[in-house]
Amino acid sequence: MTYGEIAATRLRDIATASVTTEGVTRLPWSSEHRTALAQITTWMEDAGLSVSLDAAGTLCGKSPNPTGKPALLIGSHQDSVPSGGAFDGIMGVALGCLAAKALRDELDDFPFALEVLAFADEEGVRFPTALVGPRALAGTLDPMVLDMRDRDGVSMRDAMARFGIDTDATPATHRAPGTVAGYIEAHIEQGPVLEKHDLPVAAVSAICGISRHEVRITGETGHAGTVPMAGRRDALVAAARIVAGISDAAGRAGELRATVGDLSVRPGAVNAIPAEVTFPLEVRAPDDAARMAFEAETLAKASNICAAAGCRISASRTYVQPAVICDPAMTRAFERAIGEGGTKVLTIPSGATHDASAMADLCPVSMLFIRCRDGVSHRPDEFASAADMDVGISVMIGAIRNLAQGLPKGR
Ligand code: HGY
Ligand code: MN
Ligand code: MN
Repeated sequence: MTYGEIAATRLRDIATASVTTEGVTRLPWSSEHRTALAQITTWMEDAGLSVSLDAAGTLCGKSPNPTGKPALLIGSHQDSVPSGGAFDGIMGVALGCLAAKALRDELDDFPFALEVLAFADEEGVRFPTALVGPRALAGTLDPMVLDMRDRDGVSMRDAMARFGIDTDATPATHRAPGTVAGYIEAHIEQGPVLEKHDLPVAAVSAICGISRHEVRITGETGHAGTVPMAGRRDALVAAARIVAGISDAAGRAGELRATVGDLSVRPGAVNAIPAEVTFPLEVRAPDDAARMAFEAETLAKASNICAAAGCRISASRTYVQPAVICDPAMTRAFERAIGEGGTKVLTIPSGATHDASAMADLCPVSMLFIRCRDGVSHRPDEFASAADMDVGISVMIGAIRNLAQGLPKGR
């Protein structure tokens, strides 16, 4: 079997660690997460790595390192969105293990050891935060996130403790910068660009920045039949005007993306005027200044719409992640490996965010995209072929060899 075929088999097997059969649903600190870690452990052991779970829930597979060399980290996330795909995140772990396996007998001559990482929670679906694992490694984790609660009122701290994590030790999970040589992440592209260029892989130039706000609009409820239309303070009408305006403005803002992915209405009755609407606003852009200007403009317009509708508005920022430029020298190592493998070299920005976004606070980072069928992701029909994953693993092996010959010194 080719490495790509082994990856495809492993990803098909681990996709059953899910609470849904229609797509993959594997949230952090769940029994599905535990099932997945058992399978990833076998992948890591098959690559000759020694396996441990750190105090942020990251499964770490370390190559033998008797001389204490810095480690080149290779990783991605084990979790999924609800009814998501079988490749987002976990593919990077599978490909990392196979690249480490292929390089096993060369590591003594490398200036770094290898370490494969399976992060617990990149999607931020269960709790209103994300990237706990890489932020813990980078020393940028705000401990207050451990007190955030899921929809059942379970705190992340309790969920992690029940999973067997000593959360008192979580803040101390960070790595000293000198112990880490860099971070690489292979990931399904989640977009249509590689298909459009008919290429199996591409290097990544930058990862977009992201901010999220919780917006609450308050009007006044009343009987849907007896309250005249004139003078109503309908929170949902105001929200609808705001959401439509956000989409129109983002459509004129180039690479920027703005999305309202959820909406809750109270009292939520067919014959009652909506009194309160809450929704999350997410804004992404490769340029942080453009993202922040768009946020400010959007919230100013929303205030005007609410004033005209007799409603009040409150907005609080719940999440922010700056844009990240991938390390040029490491990206060149990938580009060289892509060319050496006979594939046309393409380097593109990432509209999705990744664990690498947070790892950039610890060390130089770089990414490799693998072609995504029809460009769809966060859906059950997300797919990457064994042949493309095989090219991806070969490129990772080539890039790591290139880095071994001239890894950029630190930042
Ligand atoms: O939201 C993202 O871009 C990532 O899939 N978590
Ligand atoms: Mn995702
Ligand atoms: Mn992902």
